Amino acid sequence: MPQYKLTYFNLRGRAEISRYLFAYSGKKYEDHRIEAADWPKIKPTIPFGKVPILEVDGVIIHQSLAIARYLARESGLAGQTPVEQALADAIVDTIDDFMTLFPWAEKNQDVRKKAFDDILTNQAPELLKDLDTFLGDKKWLVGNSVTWADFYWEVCSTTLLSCKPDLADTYPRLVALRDRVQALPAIAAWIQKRPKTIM
Ligand code: GSH
Repeated sequence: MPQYKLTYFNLRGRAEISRYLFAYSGKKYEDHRIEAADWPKIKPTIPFGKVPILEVDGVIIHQSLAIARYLARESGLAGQTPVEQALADAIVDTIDDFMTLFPWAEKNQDVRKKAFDDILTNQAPELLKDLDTFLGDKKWLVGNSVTWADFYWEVCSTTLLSCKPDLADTYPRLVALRDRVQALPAIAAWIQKRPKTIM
């Protein structure tokens, strides 16, 4: 088995989807969490200067979704057919498009709160409606078994719900999907033992 080292800040953020994939597959990895104070000296040593990165036997992969897609493929969680894989990618990209609307790094708290409130109030409902329609009465978003798209929904909605707890109240099927992901034994165990962080 390759040696894996995942480097990110001490946050769920953009690394958590990969941590879920490691948890589910049972693959061993180093969950390396950088202190914010050390970042300025670490940044220049990292190709493209951003985290997360995943080292696979010393080869550095950057971009959170490239990392997660690789781990999903390795673990049979990318979708069972090429079409399912494309659909899982599309759902992940759709959720990610939404997550990147937020000014995560904004320092001015008033500006930040205003932007978050606006996105959560005015733009989230459309995403939730479309995701709910896509899910319909299926158990999982894509195909007949869990994929990384289900994990990404759970990971991102956990952060969104921490900002607006009633966000998904009118979408019980999306809430139930979160519950199904959280009930997978390996995911439940990871959620229980992971460091408690705000994001
Ligand atoms: N699209 C990239 C991905 O998904 O990996 C975004 C990477 C990114 O912006 N990472 C942030 C970062 O490294 C943390 S979430 N910030 C520190 C910096 O840019 O100096």
